[in-house]
Amino acid sequence: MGRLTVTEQLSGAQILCRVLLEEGVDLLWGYPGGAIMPFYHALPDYPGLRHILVRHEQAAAHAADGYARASGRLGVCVATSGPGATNLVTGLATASMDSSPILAITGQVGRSMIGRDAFQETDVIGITLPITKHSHQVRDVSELAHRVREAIAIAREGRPGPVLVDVPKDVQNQKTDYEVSGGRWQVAGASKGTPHLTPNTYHLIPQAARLIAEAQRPLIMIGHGVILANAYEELRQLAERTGIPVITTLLGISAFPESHPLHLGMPGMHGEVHVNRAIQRADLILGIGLRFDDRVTGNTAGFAPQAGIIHIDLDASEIGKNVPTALGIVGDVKAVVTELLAAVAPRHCDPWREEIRSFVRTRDESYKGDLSPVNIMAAIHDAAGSRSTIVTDVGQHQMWVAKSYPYRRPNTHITSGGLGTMGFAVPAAMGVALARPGETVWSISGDGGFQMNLQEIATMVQEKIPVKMGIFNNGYLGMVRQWQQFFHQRRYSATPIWSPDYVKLAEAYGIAGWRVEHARQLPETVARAKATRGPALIEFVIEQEANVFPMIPPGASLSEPIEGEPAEMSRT
Ligand SMILES: Cc1ncc(C[n+]2csc(CCOP(=O)(O)OP(=O)(O)O)c2C)c(N)n1
Ligand SMILES: [Mg+2]
Repeated sequence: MGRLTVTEQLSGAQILCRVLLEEGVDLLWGYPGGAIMPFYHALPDYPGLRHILVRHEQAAAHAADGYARASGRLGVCVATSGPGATNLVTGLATASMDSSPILAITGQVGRSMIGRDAFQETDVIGITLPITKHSHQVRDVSELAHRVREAIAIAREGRPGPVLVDVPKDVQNQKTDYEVSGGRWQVAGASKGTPHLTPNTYHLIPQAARLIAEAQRPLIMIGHGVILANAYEELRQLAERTGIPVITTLLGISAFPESHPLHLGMPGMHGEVHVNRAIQRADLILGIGLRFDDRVTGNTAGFAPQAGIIHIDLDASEIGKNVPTALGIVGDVKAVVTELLAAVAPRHCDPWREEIRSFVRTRDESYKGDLSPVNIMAAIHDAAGSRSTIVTDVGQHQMWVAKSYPYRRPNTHITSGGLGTMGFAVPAAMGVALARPGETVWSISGDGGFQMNLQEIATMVQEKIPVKMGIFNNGYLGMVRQWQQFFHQRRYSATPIWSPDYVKLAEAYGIAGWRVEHARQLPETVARAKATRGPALIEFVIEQEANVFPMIPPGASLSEPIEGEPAEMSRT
C-alpha cells in the first residue's frame, strides 16, 4: 500500500521551525545575528515556538541545559555564526560532561564564503567536535529536515548529550520540497518505551546477585544516571531489600531521599568522613549510573582498596575507565536494577551499618557568626515547602548546599558537576523555572559566579521568569581562596573579589532585592522573596574565610581527610 504524501515548498529556515515543532519543541533560548537572520525572520510565523532572548549566548546554552535537566525534554539554543557560536561553547561542554540533551542551532556564513575567513566565520564544527555528541554542517537544504531530526534523536538516545547543527545562511534561504507527513528519521537502535536489557547482559545479573549476597560490607553508590533513567523507585527498593547503605555523588543528590535511614551522604573531596571511610572499608561497591570522577575517588590508586566494584552504566565506555571493575553491566539503569531486584535475596547489613555509624563525626563547622550556609539553606527549605528546586553554581557554596539541603523529591538539585562551570546557576535556573512553572526555583551562587552571568536578570524581567537568586557573598573566590589557604601559604592571589551593591543592582533591574547579614533576618526575608511574583534576589553576607570541611587534599586518597582548620595552616 502506498502512502499519500503531501509536499510543500519551504525555506530552510521554515523547515527548521517545522521540524522543531514536530519534535515537540516549544521553547528556544537564543540571540540573533547576521548569519541566523533568515531563521529569525521565519520564527514569528510559528507561534508554537516561544523564543527567549537571553543577554549572552552562554546563558542560552545553560538555560537550555537547565530546562532539559528539569523536564527530561530536549533543550534548544540558537546563535549566530562566529562570536555567537563560540559563546555557546562553555554551555555545550557543561551539558556534555553532565549528559544533558540539548540542540544548538548555529547560523553559518554562506556556503560560497566558507573557508575564506568571511566576516563572523568560525569553524564551529571543529571547535565543538570534542564537546558534542554529534555535530553537522548542513550544506544542502534537501537534507536539512533529516539532519535536524537525526541530531535530535542522537541527543536523546542512550546517554543523552548536546548536539549541534550548523546552517549556512544561504541554506536557510533555499527552498525545497518538504514532506508534510514525512516519515520520522530514527537512529538505528534508538530505544523507545520501557527499557530492556540486551540479551548478553542477562547472565550477569545472577553473578551480581551472588556478589551482593556474599558481601559483608557492601555499598551502593549512585550518580546522575539514576536521575536520567528515572530509576528512583527501583533503586530505593533495591536498597531496602538488601539493607545496603546508599551514597549519592554530587550529581546523584536527590536520586535517593536524604532522610532515608539507608542514606549515607556524599563521597569524595568534600564528602563526609564517614562516607569516605565506609568506601575505604567496603568489600563491595555497587556503582550505578556514575563515572567514578576523580572528585569522587580521590587518588584512584588508594580508592576502595578492599572492594570489588560492580559498575552499572548505560555507556559501555565508562566501565573500567576510572576504576577497575569486578563486573561491568552495560544497560539502562532502570532495567538493570529491576532485574537485580528480582534476583537478589532479602538481606540486611546491620553490623556493617553499625560500624559505619561509629565513623560518624560531629561536624566541626568552625563557622564564626550566625549567618552560616547551613542556616541559610534551612531557611530556604522551611520557606519553600515541598515544591522547590535548587540550582547551584560552583565553589564553596555549592558544597555547602550539596551537604546541607534536605532534598526530598527526585531531581530537585541541579548543578554543574562535571565541568564545574561558574556562572551556570543563574541562567540554568531560568530553564528550570520554565520547565517547572508553579514551583519555587532558587539559584544559589557565590559572589564570583553570580557576577559571571548576572546580566540574565534582564532576561528574567523581560520574559517574567520568576527565579529567586541567592548570592553567598564572602568577598572571595572562596573555593580557590581555601586552596590558597591550605596549599599556597595563604597567598590570596587574585581571589579577593569586589561586588556591586546587589540591592541597588536589583533596583536597577526593577526587581525585589534584600541584603541579609544576620540569621534573625532569614525567615522573613526568604518568605518575602518566595512570595514575590517575579524574580527576586537576596545577598547573604557570610563569613569571609569560612572553609568547606572535610576536604581530601588533591592527589590524596579518601583515607586522608583534612577535618578542620589545620593548626599550622591557620597561623598567619
Ligand atoms: C568559569 C570558571 N572559572 C573558574 C573556575 C575556578 N573556580 C572554581 S570555584 C571558584 C571560586 C568561586 O567563587 P564564588 O563564586 O565567589 O563562590 P565561593 O567559592 O566563594 O562560594 C573558581 C574561581 C570555575 N570553576 N569556573
Ligand atoms: Mg565567593
